[in-house]
Amino acid sequence: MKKTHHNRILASSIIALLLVGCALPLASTPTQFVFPTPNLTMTALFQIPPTNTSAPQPSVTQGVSTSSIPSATLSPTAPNCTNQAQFVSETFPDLTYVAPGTAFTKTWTLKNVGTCTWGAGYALVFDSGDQMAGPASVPITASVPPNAVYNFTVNLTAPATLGQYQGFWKLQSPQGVRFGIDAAGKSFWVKITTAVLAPAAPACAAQTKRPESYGGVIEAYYTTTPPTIDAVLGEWDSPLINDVPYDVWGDTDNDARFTLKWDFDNLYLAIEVEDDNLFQSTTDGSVMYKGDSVEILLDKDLKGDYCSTSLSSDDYQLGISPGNLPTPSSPTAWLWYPLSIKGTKIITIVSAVTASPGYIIEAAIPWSVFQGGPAGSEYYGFALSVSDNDHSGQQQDGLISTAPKRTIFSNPMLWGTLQIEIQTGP
Ligand SMILES: [Ca+2]
Ligand SMILES: [Ca+2]
Ligand SMILES: [Ca+2]
Ligand SMILES: [Ca+2]
Repeated sequence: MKKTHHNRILASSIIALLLVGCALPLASTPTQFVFPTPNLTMTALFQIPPTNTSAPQPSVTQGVSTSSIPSATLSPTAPNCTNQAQFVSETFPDLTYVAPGTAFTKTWTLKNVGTCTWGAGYALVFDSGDQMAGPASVPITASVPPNAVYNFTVNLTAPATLGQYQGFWKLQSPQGVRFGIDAAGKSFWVKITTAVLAPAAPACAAQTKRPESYGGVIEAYYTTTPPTIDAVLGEWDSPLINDVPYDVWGDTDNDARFTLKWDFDNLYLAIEVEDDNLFQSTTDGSVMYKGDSVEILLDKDLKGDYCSTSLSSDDYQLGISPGNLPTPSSPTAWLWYPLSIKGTKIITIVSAVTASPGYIIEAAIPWSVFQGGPAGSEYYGFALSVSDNDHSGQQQDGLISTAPKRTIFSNPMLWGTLQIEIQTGP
């Protein structure tokens, strides 16, 4: 009794809720609910047959005896022969991209593996799925005896909406019996996509500049008044605008700041290195890196071979030595790369020891060292590094660089960026 009472309360509540629910929309005309038309993509997804009929099946079913074919595939009025096809090949294989709204011609090459000859009255017929503006049927226009192959062709149009589409087709006998590519009469299909499938992300795509994290963009402004190369930096900005912040190899206590300027004759460098112990004694430029010295890496075709991990003919490695230290004399320059033009380079260089302590280099590097200069504003690959040797040993103590990834010099992808500015500096 009590239970019945509760049920009544519950039923009343539901009715009340339903009434409230109905009464909530104040608009007087209820909107008719329309079941959405099935999405074409979803239709295709839900109609994928259990096995892949598109996979070529050469000769596997060729030996199927007629006695194994169920007679149910024939109509009562059919002649005493069997109808069966075998997949051979196709155009527009599964998920071929077709631009939306574009007409295309699908062809299945099928082999007659039944005992009936396909001829007048036989047709390719649309069975289910996405018809893609195709006809209901396409008559056979030839006589196809058993073991012969025939190209079944149908003109279709890719739907205008992006997605994947699949239409299932069969063959049909003059008696109206549909048959397909196995004894059970399985259909074959056309499956396309009108959506552009995202390509695999490339490991590297050419850019104008290296990533900011590779040392940022160092600017070289155009100058109409070339500096006097005398190791007196009064005509340069003070302090010099760029830091050399990254310890990339070994152990060094050096700091360095530099500025670059350019005109159509030279790239100008002013650098001030704080270094508590100066050592450079080589007269062989090729090993100047073992003592206190400066290195410039320059990639003149940054975008052209942006993704190349090795040096090419447009990649330069130039060393500038302040000369013998601690009493500066005979500063030199040496080009290690490109190998074809390696060797001593004639550069106007003047160096001086400073009280900081450390040394100064002021240099005018002719663009001819780099086999030509910029025509205007440009981005180059770039790193400036400073070798430090505080002891008269055979190897330098360490290296600081503008490029944090300059752990090896020979991969231009790890260098930073130099922006050649046609404007004069701020
Ligand atoms: Ca000067
Ligand atoms: Ca040092
Ligand atoms: Ca390059
Ligand atoms: Ca040193």
